[in-house]
Amino acid sequence: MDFVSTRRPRPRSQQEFARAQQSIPGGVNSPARAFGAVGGTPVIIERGDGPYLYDVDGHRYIDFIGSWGPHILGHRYPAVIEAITRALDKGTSFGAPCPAEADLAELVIDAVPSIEQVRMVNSGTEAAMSALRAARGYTGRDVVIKFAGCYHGHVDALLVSAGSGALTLGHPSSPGIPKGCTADTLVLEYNDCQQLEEAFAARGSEIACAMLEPVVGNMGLVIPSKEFLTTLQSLCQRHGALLIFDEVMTGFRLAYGGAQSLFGITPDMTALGKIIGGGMPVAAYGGRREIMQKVSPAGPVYQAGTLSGNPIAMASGIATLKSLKQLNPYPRLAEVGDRVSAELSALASKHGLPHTVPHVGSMFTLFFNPEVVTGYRIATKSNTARFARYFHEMLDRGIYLACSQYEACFLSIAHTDQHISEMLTAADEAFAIIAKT
Ligand code: HOZ
Repeated sequence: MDFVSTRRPRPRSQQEFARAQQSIPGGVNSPARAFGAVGGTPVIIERGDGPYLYDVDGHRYIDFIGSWGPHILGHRYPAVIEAITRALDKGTSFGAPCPAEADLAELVIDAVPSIEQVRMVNSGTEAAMSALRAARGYTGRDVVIKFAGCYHGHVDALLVSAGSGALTLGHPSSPGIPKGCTADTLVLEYNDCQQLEEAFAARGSEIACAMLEPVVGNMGLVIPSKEFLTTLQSLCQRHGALLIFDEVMTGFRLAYGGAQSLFGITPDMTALGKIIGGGMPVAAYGGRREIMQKVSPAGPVYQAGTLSGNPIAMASGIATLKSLKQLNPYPRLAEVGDRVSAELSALASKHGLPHTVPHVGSMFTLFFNPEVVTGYRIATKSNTARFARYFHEMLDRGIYLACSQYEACFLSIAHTDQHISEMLTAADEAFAIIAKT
């Protein structure tokens, strides 16, 4: 499946990747970025600026990943860089409370009304893991419902039929996880209301929580039906289980208040990540006060972290959220998302390529799959070889997309109409080549 780049040879990237493979497993610090599903070697990045990434070979790319979601303002957004620079002047980490932690917490609570209290952590994995523990501690129950193809980081109990890198690389459930850790995990198909009814009928009194991505980004973009979300919420309420939205991708992205405000569904708990840190390692989990009061030291559910609430990361998050609140970029981002989805789809049709291009706001995926992807079963029928070719043809034309069929792409306010037109022109050329192969 190796693709030889004719337009943008990357000898330095290849050298750097070969070097990294000696000291780092697979040469990367997170598997999703290893190009495992598309072949070839990753682009090694030197810097980012606005809508662009620059690689170590001197090539410029229009970036439609934005660090897998955080950079909704583009790279090096001035207000964020200024805030980080100011914070750096005061020191990098205190391991003690600082005012910025409450500043960011208040911004989150203001943005997401279902969150009455919030705890800062460092990664989406930690946020999901800690939310799950709090839900189990609060309810006194063990069973968790997750949905095939949703990805909640590499949490033991949730790394079953997982999306993102796990699905991309063909290991949706990982070795190294004791059977006991997943014995209480029920895996259901996304958007399948009948399975929900059956699971709650069989195990309702044991279910601590159901966790899901309210718009899935990690098996490609999958949109929930309204019926699915409302059925899940009412079953949780009826059986005393908590509804947890993993809004690591969708929080502050689909709306300032996340997918929950877009859909008008109020979860009991929410996991946040990515945009909340504006490109620094911040994530958070929160929810109703009575649930969060179970978290240590207010309550007995233990969770901790030396770098949690780190002052530099808080400064980055605060500047990002304040900028988003002030700019309200969501209507324009949604318009751009509409255009990208409609025009990509028209081009793929023009070249006779079976596809769908689901999108919500500024997230989208081009599936090489004629069926509407409603869940894992259909997602995995996509033509991944065709996606790999598309990915490399686009990369060769300076368009940096997510390197897997099972990821979403992200738009930012730095993308102008011109950038979108360049991307569509590249797609037209790429589709013409793919249609001939
Ligand atoms: N969790 C990210 C994609 N869904 C990938 C993170 C990374 O590789 O940087």
